[in-house]
Amino acid sequence: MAFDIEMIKEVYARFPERIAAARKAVGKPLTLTEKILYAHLTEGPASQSYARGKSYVDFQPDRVAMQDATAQMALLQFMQAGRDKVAVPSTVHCDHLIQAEIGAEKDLNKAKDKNKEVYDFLASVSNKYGIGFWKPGAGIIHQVVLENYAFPGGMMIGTDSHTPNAGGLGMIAIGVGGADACDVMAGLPWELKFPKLIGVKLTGKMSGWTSAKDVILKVAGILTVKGGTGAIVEYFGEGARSLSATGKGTICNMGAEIGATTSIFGYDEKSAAYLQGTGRADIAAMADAIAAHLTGDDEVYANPEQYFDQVIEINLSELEPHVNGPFTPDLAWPISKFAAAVKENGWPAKLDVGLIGSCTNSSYEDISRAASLAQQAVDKKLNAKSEYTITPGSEQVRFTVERDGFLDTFGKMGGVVLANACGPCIGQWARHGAEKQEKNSIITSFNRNFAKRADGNPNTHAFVASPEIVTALAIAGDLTFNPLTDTLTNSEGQQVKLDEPRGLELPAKGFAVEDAGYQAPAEDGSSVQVLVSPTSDRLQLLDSFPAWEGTDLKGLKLLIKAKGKCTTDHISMAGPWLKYRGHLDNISNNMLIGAVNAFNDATNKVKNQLSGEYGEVPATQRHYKAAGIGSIVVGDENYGEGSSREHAAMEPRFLGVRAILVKSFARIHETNLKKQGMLALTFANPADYELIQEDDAIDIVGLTEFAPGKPLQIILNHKDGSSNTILANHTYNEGQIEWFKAGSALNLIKAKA
Ligand code: MIC
Ligand code: SF4
Repeated sequence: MAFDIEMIKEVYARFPERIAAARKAVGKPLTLTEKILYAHLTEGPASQSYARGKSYVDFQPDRVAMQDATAQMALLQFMQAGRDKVAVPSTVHCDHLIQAEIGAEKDLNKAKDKNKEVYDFLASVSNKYGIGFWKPGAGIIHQVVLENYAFPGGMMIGTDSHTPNAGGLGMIAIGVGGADACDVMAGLPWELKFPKLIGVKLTGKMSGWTSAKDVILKVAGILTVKGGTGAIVEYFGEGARSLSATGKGTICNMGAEIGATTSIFGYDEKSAAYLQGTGRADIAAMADAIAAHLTGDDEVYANPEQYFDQVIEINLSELEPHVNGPFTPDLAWPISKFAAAVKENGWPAKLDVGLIGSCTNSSYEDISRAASLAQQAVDKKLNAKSEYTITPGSEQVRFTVERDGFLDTFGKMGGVVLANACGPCIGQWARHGAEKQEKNSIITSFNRNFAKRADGNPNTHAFVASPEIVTALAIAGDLTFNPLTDTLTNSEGQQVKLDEPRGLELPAKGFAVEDAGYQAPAEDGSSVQVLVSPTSDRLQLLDSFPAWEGTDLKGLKLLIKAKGKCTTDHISMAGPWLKYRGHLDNISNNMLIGAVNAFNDATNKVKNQLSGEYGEVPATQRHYKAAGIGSIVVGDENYGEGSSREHAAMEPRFLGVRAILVKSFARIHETNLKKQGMLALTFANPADYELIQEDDAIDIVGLTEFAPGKPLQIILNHKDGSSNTILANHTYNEGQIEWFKAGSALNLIKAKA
């Protein structure tokens, strides 16, 4: 930790000069977001102001965090960068690979056994290159980062889309693909298009059943899954200051679901209390000393319309608890309207399972409030009707809530405590009977609810809510129950009502933990061996992707025209496939198997233009690859929404897809494609999507003059001999065009090393 303090001191020492320079360059008062961004320019104090949504800017992040499912690929790439140590403090967290089945201890032991090879690899690479290693069982990346590493005014990147969780403590924390992490660990600048700014003014104060989660559930309903694309969301106002730091973390975490680059709150008394509560009073004192730099200027918050690109106002005193879903996190229902929606839409009203915890909602406050309801269930003789699980976010939280008796309380209500890991949230859930694909409902306090995500069953209707609402509905076993107004019949036949949940923001006796699960790296890692068995089916060293051949691309076969939602879960599914995250060849067998083919509405069934037969997407593409023929994937809006997993970009690259042509991209996925040397293109006229036919051979013309801002030509050669010529836009800048030409960004780093 001493290392961190020195780093934070250096960062804070830069703030006054850098912010003064930024204020001068921008020529008006600054938002908090601008302050932190300008304080992290690689080139030093700002000499100019940057155009929001337009200028590419080089930043110097302070930290990197990686979780096990993405760290494997990130570190396989880093191993080729030719460095002996990471350039900035970095950590690896083992959280995604633990499958929930029976309960914490057994599941953890099983995971250690099953994933031994991967954990050994991650532990040894971390040890070698100076990376802190958080062992399986230590907790979920974002919770561990919030408790240990996040600091107000800092900037970090993380190989996971929910990295913005650290915004709850005033940090600009951004989710990226592994290749971006690799650059920063290699000491290179990190490039981001200067974001647009959305301001959310929170007035009033929450009470009763409403919690921080409801703020983001409401915002998701307003902005939808695309509304935050390219923007940073900055929260402010008296309402913001009334929320706990972990509550703020929940809001920032789930900002990923609106596509936001990240979300952030300013430094305040709640941040200071959380820093003190988590053993970092020294950082709180340092932040106090520059507090004015760690929040937006007064003028900005007094007249937000003049400084933000969009402003939303939410009155916390009037905010109702929300339930969002099913199948998408932006379908927002205030609890008073939810029962009617369930009935009207024919969603299964019987609730099978309630799941609380995850990186989004597993703070001491969340658990204590949910436990207050569980205690009521016991006291009021209500037998919980649904199954109920709890995934603590970190060992520190788990240990503390066990000490304070909450886990016992959950046990009395029939709850099962799962390992401190992602578990069901990422499909690591051995849910019994899911294979029967029955229509059913579950509700979670997680953030995502795409089809099949939790248990692989497309008929599972997953809803998202606060831990309090999840707990109340699990007690009722019924989605149409409104705990604010309705009563339940207890085991003695009496009508009883649940009282409002109560909890504590921070443990009265302080946090405690025996073994937090951290392993520091060797001072000198030069003699540490990193072992990857050549016969492993879980890990595979990477080969370089070939450089661009220097010509236009002609005769590309259409692999699939995907219709509707195509998230990274559709492109590279998680769950059972997580085990291949370190083996590019093997994981490529899941490429696009969840995407819906626009020509037959089926998944994983596309026409093979060479054989004329219908086959699975990966097999069809392997056929083209073997024949030395390139292909192209066509998609709809917000293609690649969701996860940061770069496998969704590396798999098509590896299998010989040359371009992805869509109506629009999600930010992280677009960058991931560019980094891997793919062409990420958008229809200049979105209606041209309709022109794509199943048997098309497609040419991409203009690559020899590939330049920023200049569209490329796409020629659609149809089977009947006719053709259409359309335009495709792109957002490549000069440097990114070099990645394309070299075959990948990593090829360039290697060439320089
Ligand atoms: C997720 O929530 O989808 C994940 C799993 O955490 C991913 C990362 C991954 O796919 O490994 C994310 O959000 O980036
Ligand atoms: Fe893990 Fe779920 Fe959080 Fe992703 S969203 S980091 S899978 S707990």
